[in-house]
Order: sequence, then C-alpha cells, then structure tokens
Amino acid sequence: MRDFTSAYFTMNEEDAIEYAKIVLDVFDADAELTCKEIGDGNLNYVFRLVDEKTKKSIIVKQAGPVARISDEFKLSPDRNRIESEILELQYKLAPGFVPKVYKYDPVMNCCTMEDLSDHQIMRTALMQHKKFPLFAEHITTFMVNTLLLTSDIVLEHKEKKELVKNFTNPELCEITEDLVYTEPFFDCPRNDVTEGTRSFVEEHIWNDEQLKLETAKLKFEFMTNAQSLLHGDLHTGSVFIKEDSTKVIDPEFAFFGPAGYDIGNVLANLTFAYVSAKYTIENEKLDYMNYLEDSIRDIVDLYKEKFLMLWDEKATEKVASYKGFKEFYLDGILKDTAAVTGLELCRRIIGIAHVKDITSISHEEYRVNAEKICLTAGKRFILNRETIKDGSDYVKVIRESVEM
Ligand code: SR1
Ligand code: MG
Repeated sequence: MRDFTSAYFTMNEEDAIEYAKIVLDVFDADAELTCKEIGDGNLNYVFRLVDEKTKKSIIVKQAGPVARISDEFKLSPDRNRIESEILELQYKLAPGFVPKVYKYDPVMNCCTMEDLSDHQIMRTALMQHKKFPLFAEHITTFMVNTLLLTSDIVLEHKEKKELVKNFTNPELCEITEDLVYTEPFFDCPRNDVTEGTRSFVEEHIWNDEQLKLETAKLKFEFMTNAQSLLHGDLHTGSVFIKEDSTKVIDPEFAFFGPAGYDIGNVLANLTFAYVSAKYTIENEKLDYMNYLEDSIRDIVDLYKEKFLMLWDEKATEKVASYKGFKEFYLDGILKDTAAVTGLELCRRIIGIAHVKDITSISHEEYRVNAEKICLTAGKRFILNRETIKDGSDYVKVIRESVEM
C-alpha cells in the first residue's frame, strides 16, 4: 500500500485509484474505481476517477514538479494550493461559474473537485464550430464579479493586502512575464516560429522599436499593478462549456494584477478561433465567423455595462464616488484589455506555447497566413490600445487584419 500522507510523489492512474480509496472520503467502500489521466494542458496531471457501479465521478488534479510542456520550467507544486484556494473564493464571488472543490491535499499537492465531463473544453468545441450564445453573458459576469469584487474599490484595504500576500505567485508570474511579455518580442532561442512566418516576425515585430517599448511598459504594468485577483490564464482551454453552462477552470496562474489581463486573454482566444474558422473549408464558416464577432463585441460591451452597475452597487472606497473616477478607472482596464489581447495574439504565434486553433491548420500556406493575421491584429491592439474601447473597435481591428 502506498503512503500518501508523509511525502509527495507524482501519481500514475493506479496510484490515483489507491489515493481515492485511502485518502478521499468520496466513494462507497465497495466502489469499482477506474481512472484515466486526461490532462492536456502544459503543466499538470488530471485524473478522472469513476465508480463504474454508480457512475459517480470526480477529478483529482495533481501539480507535478516540472511543467509537462518542458522540464525547463521547474515549478513549486504549491501552485496547487493557490488553485484550490482561488477556486473556493471564485465559487463564492461568481456562483455557478467554477467547479466545486472537495479537498485540497498539501502533501500530495492535489485538488479534488467536481467532474465536469458533461462539459467540453471550449477550444475544442470552437474548433468544431459549436456555438454558445450564453458565453458572453456568463464570462462577463464571471470576470466582473471576480475582478471588481477583489479590487480596492470594494474590498477593505487591509483585507485586500492579506489576499495579495496569500496569492503571491512568483514562479507562475515569471512564466507569464517571460512567455507573454518578453520572449516573443526578440529572437529568443525558446521561441517557436513557423519557418514561413519568420521573416514577417523579424520585420514587423522584432525590428519595431516602438512596439518593443510598448511591451516594456506593459510588462511593468503587469508586474506592478496589483489591481484585482486574476485568473491569470483565461484562454479557451481554461473553460469547460456546454450550451447552458460555463465553468472556468485552471486558475493556477492567479495573482493580483491588472484586470484587463483576463479580459484580453478571453478576447484573443476567441480571435484565434475566428482566424482558424477562416481557414476551414466548410461553407457555413462565414456564419461561424459572424457568431464569433458577435461574441467578441458582446463581451467588451457587456463587461463595461456590468462593471458600471456592480461599481454602483458594491463600491465601498470613499473616493470611488467622486465624479469621473469610475470612468477613469474603467478606461484604464480597457487599455490593458486591448494591449493584452494583442500580446496574447503575438505570443501564441511566436513563443513556446502555441494554440491548437492555429497549429491544427495543416495547409502550410494557410497556417502562415493565419499567423500573419494574428500578428497584424496583435500589433494593432498593442499600439492602438488608447483608442480601442468598444466591442465594435475590436471587430474592426480583427476584420482589417484579416483583409490586410
Ligand atoms: C510553461 S506553461 C506555458 C503556458 O501554458 C499555460 O497555460 C500558460 O498559458 C503558459 O504561458
Ligand atoms: Mg492551464
């Protein structure tokens, strides 16, 4: 029998079954457990355990000591604590939009949580051209609640500073600082640029001094603006979805940073789906691209609307009621949102961590075209972030980049 209580080790599927029987108080004593490792992210191991008798199922997510994508990234498994704690907090702030956590285990660095197998990973669903008309509504409620309600506008400032301490996440932040803000903007050996796209990157990204300066400013904004408790990696692979339900998962990159980081990630990843759809042969692709444009437009506009309403309802900070401050504060979030949309669009094409929407385009010329569109849009979002304020501004940048 394995010992799960004294020392951490990384589990395989058999260990996870034993773990569930010995440590977790979830299944009946006579349960017939099966287990499958279903993780397809870059960092962790995700075990789905099912009692074949009752069909009851759970997820056990374990943080390994190195990233799956590359053992160059050595990471403290304490990120599993951050993930468990933020999921519990988000469960309260945005009820219905995250899975329920059953147990956090600090020895095995495991988080046991609700199984969402009746949902699908959103990136996969979008690549199958599925539509989710409630997504914009759901994700804006999730973001406004988790971001505004953890800011100094609402939280008592000493309580907020305690939370900032608790969610200090230096190793995962360093990954973002390197992979999102730094490496894509110079010829870093860790980058992974498609051969046909390389000259475009050299000319339009690495040789653009203005762009580089803007990314430097944005990197310092990311590192120093402890505005809100972010999810920190809110791409479409971090969303489980079905027609009537949206669940946000994988918040291990959580820390206090600029609120626009989460919103920009959502918008950029819908843009990848849009560009990917353009290069599929199906005849209904225009209809699908229109649907994605509507989603992008609605997310920006609904976020603004809900933000202003929640501010009026929940602000506790004295100066929050001064005329013009709410609009000034929202304006700052919108600038960051546009910039991060651009950074994410660039880094997923140039950097080490790509997205399937684009890598799955098997026709080489189409993939290169798709990548150039993402880079063109990305650069415009970064450079023109001061003027990109409405949903329609996003759609305009994306359309113009597709037509370039
Ligand atoms: C080393 S981790 C690479 C990427 O995967 C995660 O999902 C984050 O997006 C990170 O940048
Ligand atoms: Mg993840």
